[in-house]
Amino acid sequence: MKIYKLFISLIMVLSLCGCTSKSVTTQEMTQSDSPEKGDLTVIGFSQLGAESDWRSSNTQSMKTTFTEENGYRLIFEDGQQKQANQIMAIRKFIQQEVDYIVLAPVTETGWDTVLREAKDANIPVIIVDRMVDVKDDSLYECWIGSDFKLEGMKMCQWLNDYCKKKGIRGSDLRIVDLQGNIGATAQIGRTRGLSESARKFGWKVLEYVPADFTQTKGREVMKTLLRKYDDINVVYCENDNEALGAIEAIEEAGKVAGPNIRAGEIMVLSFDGINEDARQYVIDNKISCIAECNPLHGPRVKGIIEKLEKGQEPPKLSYVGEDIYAHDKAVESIRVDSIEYPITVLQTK
Ligand code: GZL
Repeated sequence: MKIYKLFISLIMVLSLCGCTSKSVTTQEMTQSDSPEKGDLTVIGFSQLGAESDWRSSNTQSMKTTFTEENGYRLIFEDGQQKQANQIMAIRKFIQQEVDYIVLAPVTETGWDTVLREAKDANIPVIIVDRMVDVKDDSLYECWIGSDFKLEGMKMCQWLNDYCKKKGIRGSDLRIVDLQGNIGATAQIGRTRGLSESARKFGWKVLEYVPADFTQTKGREVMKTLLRKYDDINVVYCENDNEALGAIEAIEEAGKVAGPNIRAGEIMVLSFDGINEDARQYVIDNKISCIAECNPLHGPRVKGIIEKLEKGQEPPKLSYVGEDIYAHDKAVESIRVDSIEYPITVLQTK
């Protein structure tokens, strides 16, 4: 039985004691703890899908962390990009009386009702990666993930500083944004990072187009954009899988993915840094810059659960630190909101 649930049950029992003389045995307080669970802490994990390398790494991190050897039983449900599936999974976890629910939400809105059901069942909920937009933030214990807008601001600061070093005028940039799933926190933040930077640096963004964080959609969207515009010189891909697709489309159109905008190349920018091909493309200078988005949340979630088990209060929001990878040494570091971020240069050894 988990300390957290025992603690809550004790509070509930004590609050009832005022109206009944019935004494509550320890056995009754732990009645909700089904014997078959044994000593394992049971985690119900609702993952949003398997759309990208980032997502696969995130899933793997959770599965290799929450093992029986580590004292956990993980019940994994893949939402296949549908919020309805994730809501169903959470309701299943409630029926199964899991000890904790971990949710990687496909989109920010639409969670209030089901998270209220989890709270009413005294099952603590931890949100990972993307955020939920709920009226009452007591519906989840805490969230851990990335600062997606900062990722976008860092990427755009790098682009601004790179152009300055190379004598490229910001007003000459013609940018297209291959967005992630619309409504996902990662998409909202990265798109906002670009739109605010474009205003600040005087860039022209030709179009913002959803590309679903997938390689197939990235290629399809980039093909359409290349037919529509003949002056694209920067493509801002909101994850690596889209960047791989965009590069396929660029090369199929007989153009070159590279940093030399003045020579007619199309500069490719990306996020995540998990996909091996994407990192190799930085080394090969096909992708000019990747803003890291770290997927390894398993150990971080375990740390949160260990705190909750001890009756401690982890921070409500925890942001993970992330790197920036670039091919060119021209920009050694960038400053965003007066904080300095070093650039990690990826080149052939
Ligand atoms: C970011 C995550 C995004 C990744 C994509 O934390 O939500 O979703 O950047 C993934 O690769 O599909």
